[in-house]
Formats: sequence, structure tokens, C-alpha cells
Amino acid sequence: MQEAINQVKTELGRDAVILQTRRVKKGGFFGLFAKEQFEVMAAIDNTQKPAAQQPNLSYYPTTPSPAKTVPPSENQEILALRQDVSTLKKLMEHMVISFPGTATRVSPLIELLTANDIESDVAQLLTQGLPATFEDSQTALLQELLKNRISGCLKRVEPIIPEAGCCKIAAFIGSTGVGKTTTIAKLAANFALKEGRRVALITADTYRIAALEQLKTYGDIIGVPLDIVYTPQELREAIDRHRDKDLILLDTAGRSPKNQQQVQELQALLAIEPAIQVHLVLSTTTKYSEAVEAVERFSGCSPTKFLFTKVDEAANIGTIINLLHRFPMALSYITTGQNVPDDIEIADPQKLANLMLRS
Ligand SMILES: Nc1nc2c(ncn2[C@@H]2O[C@H](COP(=O)(O)OP(=O)(O)O)[C@@H](O)[C@H]2O)c(=O)[nH]1
Ligand SMILES: [Mg+2]
Repeated sequence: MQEAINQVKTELGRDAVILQTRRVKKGGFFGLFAKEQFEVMAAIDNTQKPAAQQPNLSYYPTTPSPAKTVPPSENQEILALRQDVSTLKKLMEHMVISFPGTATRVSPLIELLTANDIESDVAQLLTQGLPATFEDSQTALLQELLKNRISGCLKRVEPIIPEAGCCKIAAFIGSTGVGKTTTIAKLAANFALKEGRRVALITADTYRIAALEQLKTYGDIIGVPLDIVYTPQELREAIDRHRDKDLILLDTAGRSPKNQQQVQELQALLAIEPAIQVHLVLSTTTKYSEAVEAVERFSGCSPTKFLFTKVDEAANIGTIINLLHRFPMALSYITTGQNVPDDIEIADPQKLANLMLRS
């Protein structure tokens, strides 16, 4: 709070009068994971100040004529905002007048969300405060509002950001066949060939020869080294060998989340280096209940990011918001096909929200 008040003093000067201070919860999933923030309302009496002492005259006008003093771009923004507010006001008035007492019907908005496999508790949260019934002409506007709410829930995006002189290590874990190895090949090709980063691959997927050969082939084509490790100690040594790289991508065996022993082995492997960022790879074609099971089983490996594959094959991607609601982690990438290296993108909340509301 003291910091907020100091900020007010810096911005408005020592004469600013604090009118009100309060703690507010902002962001999060409609209050569920909200962060506490401080709000300070302050005012400044400009009329008492001699004009000469007001360097920021355009922002603190002494006369009530904003047209003259507010910069034109700001003026337009204010006008646009006013217009938005008045449209919304009209819309809300209309809703209340036209549809009294009809709140018991299932909202078409909730129907739209659940048709896209968004769980009903999540759908309820997303539609909080929105009318249950409305005219067709208002559908587009309300859907837009929903999309904004959805993208707000997906806004924690954390892709891999290599830094020169700092060896980033990213591990990819998840069930067999979700697309870990293919995703690693896409990332390696993009970082090494398009961005000119120094990349090394390490694989701990030694269960199947075919899996080893798959990554070896990609490594050879991209021109990056591949190390094969069987034990945590070997992983330690391989990481140390590649300290000079910008990025190490670590592939893991497609453990079955049902096999707890395999997951524990993986946990022991990843535990040797705390700097490893762990991406939990899930296919968007997986049923929500199975995806939940996978997240719970792999939780011992401390993943911090979701990476969703096969968005091109999924009938809908409601699972993404369902999972984020239940497990508040970041999103890293989504993959959209089998092509290496093109079919991968940094997760884009707005784009995902659009996809999520396919009707
Ligand atoms: N349609 C589609 N297929 C994918 C995608 N990512 C991976 N695959 C395919 O899924 C299969 C399994 O991929 P792989 O990388 O071997 O999975 P891993 O067992 O998790 O390493 C392969 O046939 C891939 O081509 C994707 O985004 N879309
Ligand atoms: Mg693999």
C-alpha cells in the first residue's frame, strides 16, 4: 500500500489528496486465482497551482476544456470508449426490458461452451453476469465478450526464451504417442535453423530403438548433437557437456501415466537439475478425464507448462481451458500437424479462444 501511495505522490505531486485506499482482487479465473492488488484513489487541486509550476499542462488542465488540452489521440480513445460504454448500456437495458424473469432457461452461451466440451462449472464461470436470453442481433457481441473472457483465462503464456550465455534446459514429458519427439524436432529446427541458436538434444527414451532412431534422424537433418542417457548420472554429465549451448531439449520415454514406477523413474531423472523447465505434453484429442489423470500422475515431475499437440485433429479444444481452470499452469506451445518444423506455434490466447468457440 505504501508503495502505491508513493507512486501516486510521484505521479501527482506531494499536494495530491488520497481519497480512498482499498485492497482489490484482480485477474485470475474470475476471482478464483485472483491476485491481491492495491487501489489508491487520489485527486489534485489544479486551480490552486500557478500555471508556471505545471510542466504537464496537457495532462492536468487548469480549465475544464479537454478538447484544447488533451492530446488528439487520447481524445479519440476517450470518444471510442464512451461509444462502447453507451452501446453496452443500451444493450443491457434492452435485455432487462425484453426478457423479464426468463433466467431459468439454459443460456445459449452455456450451450455453446458445453457443445465445445467446456465443463459446465467452467461455462458457468465464463458466463457470469451475462444474460441467459438475448436477441439474435446481440449474439455476436456476447460471443465476442465470451472470447475475451476465455482469452483472459489463457493469458499466462511462457514459451522457451533462449538467452545467449545461459543454457536453458527444457524437458518434455507425457504419455506415449502424444507428440513429444516430433515437438522437440520442431523446436530444435526452429531455434537452430531459423534463430541460429546453439541447440543440443538429449534423449532418455531408451525403451524403443525406433524412438532413438527417430530423434537421431531429426538431429542429423537439423545438424544438432544428440546424447542418449540411461541414468540420472548420465543426464548430469550430458547437461554438463552442453553447458556452452543456448538450449538443451530433453526427450523422455512415453511413460504410461498409469505406471507409477515409470513416472517415479522420470521424476528421479528430472530431479538432478532444478533448472530444467518441464513441459507436460498433452494431446488435445485426449478425453478431458484422461487428460486430468495424466496431469495428476505426472504432477510428481513438477511440470510448470502445458504444451498441447494435435490441435489440427481435435474436434474441439475445450480441454485446454478445463485443465487450466483445474491446474493453473502456463501454456507454452500448441502444435497443429505432423510437419517438422512448421506445425508449431507459441500459444496465442486470442486464437485459442476463437478456436474454442467454434459453433
Ligand atoms: N496431427 C498431428 N499429429 C501429430 C502432431 N504432433 C505429433 N503428431 C504425430 O503423433 C505421432 C506420435 O508422435 P511422437 O512425437 O512420436 O510422440 P511421442 O511418443 O510423444 O514422442 C506421430 O505420428 C506424429 O507425427 C500434431 O500436432 N498433429
Ligand atoms: Mg517419443
